[in-house]
Amino acid sequence: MSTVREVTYQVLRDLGMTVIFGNPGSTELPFLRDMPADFKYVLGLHERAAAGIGLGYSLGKAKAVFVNLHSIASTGNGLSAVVDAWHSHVPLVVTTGQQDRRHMLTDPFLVSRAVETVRPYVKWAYEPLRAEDVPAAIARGYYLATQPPMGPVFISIPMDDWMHECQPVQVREVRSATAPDSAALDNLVRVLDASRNPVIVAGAQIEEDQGWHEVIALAEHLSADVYQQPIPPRWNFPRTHPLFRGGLLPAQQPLADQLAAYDTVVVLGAPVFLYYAYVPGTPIKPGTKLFHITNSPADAARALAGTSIVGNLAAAAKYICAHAKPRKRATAAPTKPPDPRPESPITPGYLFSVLNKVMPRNTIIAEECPSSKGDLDRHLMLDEPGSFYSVPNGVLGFGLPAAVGLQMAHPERRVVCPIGDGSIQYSIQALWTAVQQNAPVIVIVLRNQDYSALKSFCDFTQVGRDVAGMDIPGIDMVKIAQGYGMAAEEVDRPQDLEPVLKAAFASPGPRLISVNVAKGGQICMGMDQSVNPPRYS
Ligand SMILES: Cc1ncc(C[n+]2csc(CCOP(=O)(O)OP(=O)(O)O)c2C)c(N)n1
Repeated sequence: MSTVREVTYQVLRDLGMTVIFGNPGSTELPFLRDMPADFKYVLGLHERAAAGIGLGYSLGKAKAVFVNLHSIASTGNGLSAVVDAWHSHVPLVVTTGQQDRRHMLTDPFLVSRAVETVRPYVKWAYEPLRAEDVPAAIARGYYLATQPPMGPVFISIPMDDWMHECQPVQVREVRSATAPDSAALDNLVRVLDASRNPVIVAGAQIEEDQGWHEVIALAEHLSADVYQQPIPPRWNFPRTHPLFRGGLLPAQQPLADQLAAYDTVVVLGAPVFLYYAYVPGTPIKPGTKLFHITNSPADAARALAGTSIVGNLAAAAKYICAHAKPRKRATAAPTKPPDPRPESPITPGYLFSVLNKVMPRNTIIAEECPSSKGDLDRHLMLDEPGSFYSVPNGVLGFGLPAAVGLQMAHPERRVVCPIGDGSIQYSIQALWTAVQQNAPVIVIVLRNQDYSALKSFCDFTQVGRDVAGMDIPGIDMVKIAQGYGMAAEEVDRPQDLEPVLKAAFASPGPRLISVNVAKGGQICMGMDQSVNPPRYS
C-alpha cells in the first residue's frame, strides 16, 4: 500500500502542480524529503516572497500553483500574498505543516492555528480529520481554487500524516465555466441597440476568463469607448487602441462624473466600483443604464447599482457581439501625452517615456510604484494580453515576487518591475530567488527616499505634513541587490537612462537599476482638490 506522501505527489503530478514554491520548516520535512525528480522546489527566503513568486507564476501560466509554508510560523509571513491571491482571483493551493497529531493536545512548540488565521482570505481552510484524507483534500482544494472566481485554498497537514498508508486518489475532471444567462444578456442587447453612446469598463476578470480578444471585438462592434477599471490589477485592453480612453478615478462622485456623458455603461469583469478615497455621490449618473457582467457572485451582490449578470466574461462578450446591432461612428484616437523633458533629478514621467521607447513590445510589467502609477499609465503602451499586473488591494510586497514568478512562467518575454524604494523592502528577498532561478527580470527602483504616495494623501485629505515615518533615507539599493547576487547599477543623470536600460534588455540575466527620481510623484491617484476629498483634520 502507498503512503499519504506517495499518493499526494501522484495527485500533484496528475493535477499539473509539479513546481512547489515554499519555505521549509521542521513540520514540512516529512513531506519534502526525497522529492520525486520530476518536481521542482522554488525556495523563497521569506514566505511573502515564496508565496508571491508562486502567485506570479500562477498568473503567468494561468493555472493553479502549489505553495508549501511552515505552520503558523510562516503562514503569518506569507499571509499578504494569500490576501493578494484572494483579491486577484489566483488559484493557489497553499499547504502548511502542523505539529504531530499524537501530542497536539499538549500545545507543543510550533503548534499552528493557521486554519483559523487565514479563513477570511481563502475559499476553503481545512485540516483533514484523518491522515489518509490529505491527498483527497488537496485535490478538493484544487477543484475549488480553480472554479470562478478563482482563489486560494489552504490545507494544514500534521507532520505524522505523511507516513500513513493510503488508497490512491483518482484525479477527476471538474468543468467550472459558467455561461451567463442568455435572457439577461438579451435584455442588455436590447438596451445597447437603443443606446446612443454606450461605454465599456474593462476589468481584470476579462483576462481571468481569457476574454481579451472577445472584448476588443465587442468594443469595435459597438464602436464603444473603453475605460479601464479604477486602480487596475491588470490591463485588459490594448493601450494604443483608438477606442481606449484611459482609467477611471477611484472615488464615487469623480467616477460618476467621468461616465456622465454616456447613456449605457457596461462593466465587464470589475467591481461596481472600486473606490479609494471616500467621496460620496451617486455611483452612476441617475438615468444612465448600468450593466455589470462578472464571474464573481460576491461582486454581483455588493455592486452599488445596476443589473448584475454572473458568468464567464469571454462567453458574455461573444454573445453580445453576435446579437447586438453594430454601430458606426467616427472615432478620434486619443492624443499622445507630450514627451516629458530630461530633468535632474529624473522625473518618473521621463523614466517611463524612455522605458516605453526601449522595451520590447511584448514586455510584461509587474508594477508597484505607488506615487508614479499615473506616469506609468500615461507612458507605457502595451497592446498584448498578459502584459500588466499590479497590487490588487493596496498591500505592498506584491510587485517584486510577482515579477519573478511571471518571468519564470514566461522565459520568452522580458518582465520589468518598476517599484518604489519603499515598496521593494516588503519582499526584497525575491531578488535572491530571481538570481537562483536565473529569471532575467529587470527591476527598476524609483528611488525617491520617501513615501511620496503617503505625502500626497496627506495633502489630498488635508492631514498636513507633520506626520512621522514618511522618509526613508540612506538605503543603497545597488548594494542590497549585489548582496543577493544580482547585477545592479545606479542611474542619476537623465542621459544615462536610455543606455543603461538598453544594456539591461540586451543582457540575459536579472538586473536591478536604481534610479534616483524626483520626490513628489503625482497627485493622489490622479485626483486633486477639485474632487472634494474627505478631510481628516
Ligand atoms: C504592506 C504595506 N505597508 C504599508 C503600506 C502603506 N503605504 C502605501 S504607499 C506607501 C509608500 C511606498 O513607498 P514607495 O514604494 O517608495 O513609493 P512612493 O510612495 O515613494 O511612490 C506605504 C508605506 C501599504 N500599503 N502596504
